[in-house]
Amino acid sequence: MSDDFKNNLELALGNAKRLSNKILINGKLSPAKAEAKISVLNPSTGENIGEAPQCNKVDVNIAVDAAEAAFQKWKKVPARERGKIMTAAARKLEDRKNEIETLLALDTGNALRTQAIPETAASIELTHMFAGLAGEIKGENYPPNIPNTIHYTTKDPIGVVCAIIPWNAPLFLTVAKIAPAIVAGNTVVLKTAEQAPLCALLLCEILQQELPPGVLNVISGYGEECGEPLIDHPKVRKVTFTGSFSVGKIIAIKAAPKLCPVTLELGGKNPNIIMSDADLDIAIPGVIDGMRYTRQGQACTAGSRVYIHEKIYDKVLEGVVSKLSKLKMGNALDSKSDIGAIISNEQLKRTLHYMDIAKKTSSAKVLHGGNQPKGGDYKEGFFYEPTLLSGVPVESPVCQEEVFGPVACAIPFKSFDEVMKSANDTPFGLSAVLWTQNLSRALQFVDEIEAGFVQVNQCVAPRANVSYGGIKMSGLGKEYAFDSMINHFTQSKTVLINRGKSNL
Ligand code: TXE
Repeated sequence: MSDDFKNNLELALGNAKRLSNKILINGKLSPAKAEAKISVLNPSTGENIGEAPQCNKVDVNIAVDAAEAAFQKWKKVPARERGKIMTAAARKLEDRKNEIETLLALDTGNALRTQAIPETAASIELTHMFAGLAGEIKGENYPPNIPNTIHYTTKDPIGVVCAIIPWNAPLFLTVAKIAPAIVAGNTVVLKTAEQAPLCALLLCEILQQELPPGVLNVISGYGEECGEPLIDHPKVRKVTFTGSFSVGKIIAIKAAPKLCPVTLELGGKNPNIIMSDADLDIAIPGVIDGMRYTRQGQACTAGSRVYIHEKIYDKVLEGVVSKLSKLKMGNALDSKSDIGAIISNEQLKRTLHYMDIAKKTSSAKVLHGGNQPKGGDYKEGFFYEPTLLSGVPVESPVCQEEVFGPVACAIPFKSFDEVMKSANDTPFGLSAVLWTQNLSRALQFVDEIEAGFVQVNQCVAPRANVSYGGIKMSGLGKEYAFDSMINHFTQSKTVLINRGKSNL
């Protein structure tokens, strides 16, 4: 173990221990009322690194009461002042980024160098972005279309926001929800994911140091026991969620009776299409980046359906396999690792389940990966090799359902029309990528593809100031840009004022 690796591990374990068994209520880290705990594991070793309170309705009520009380004051703080406070909070994150990124790697198994460091930087950038936009929150003035009347709209905070996040990008997704909500004048109760609760708690603990108590509260626990009472709470006026489609649907149904607005970022089964005229120097690495192999494929944008024109099929596969074989998998906190571990045994089993289906398909071939390394440096960690399959029928669940593991399917195609039909033949519509040097084709693709996040000749990860969200069964609403703050975290009031008679 190198000195760096050892130091990173010690730093992360220290914070995990400090934050173990804590929630954040009214500006203070405190134990929960609920006595039950959830064991938190290091995905890279399978070892226990701490515990998270298994909060229930009692803790939910305390957290919402704290947020509601804080809301009554926070909503009156001028918007620019709220922005300045959030900027100060973002600076605190910068000061402690080493602690945040190492705990992120420990908590999620996402490799420090390739994932945890960039995710931390992107989260700080996103916090700064929303903080800087505070003064832009405004309604509209209308021309006097009613005689003698002043007519305008306001953009007001909604109230207590319930934010529920998953484990795959716990920092970026936390900030994507809480920063616009708080800058817009709302207060938040965040429910972390049971698999990776500690790094989000650290991030919020640091942010909260600059915020008035109760503006940001964090609880942990399971969906039914903690998430559902939070959504049901009468004082919760807005729900924002990232996670699976099945839970997104439950959340929408639960929020409906009180007409509580919801923002949903759900899953995808995204096409990455390489035309015969693509520049392969960028398209081949683009398959690997697009599949988010260095995040173990655990990204909603993962381009797991890799459509390759038959004329270049063999050449592309050869290039991708050669690059995949150079990626080093290992402990997330070792800076030498390109790829870390899958979040949990449960998610690993999900990958194994889809691989079983693939391996039972007579036409399927494993072009790279397909094994679960164990023992040695891998200890009892949840590792699976980056895997590329060919010969899996498009209608197979492996090509239709979100694996959320490091498994992509290569699919040959003959024509643009054929590939577009297949690419759109899914209930999901999150992200899509096309590689071509033909501008008309690219524009036709943009017109015809059914996805909310579309890229041509690149496949960058979602980031600050790039509006992101799915269509069809992939979600409701956009995040990460100004429109999310206005459209999802404010409510509009229309005002008509009779000017009265002038005495002059
Ligand atoms: O997600 P869940 P999981 C997809 C991906 C993955 C699958 C399962 O395909 O394999 O979902 O992952 C909370 N009421 N994505 O099980 O269950 C839960 O506690 C309220 C896509 O982790 O959706 C956690 O905090 N809350 C995705 C959060 O919802 C509930 C990211 C997500 O959990 C709840 C992650 C309930 N009834 C997984 N049930 C993406 N779009 O990026 C659960 N939760």
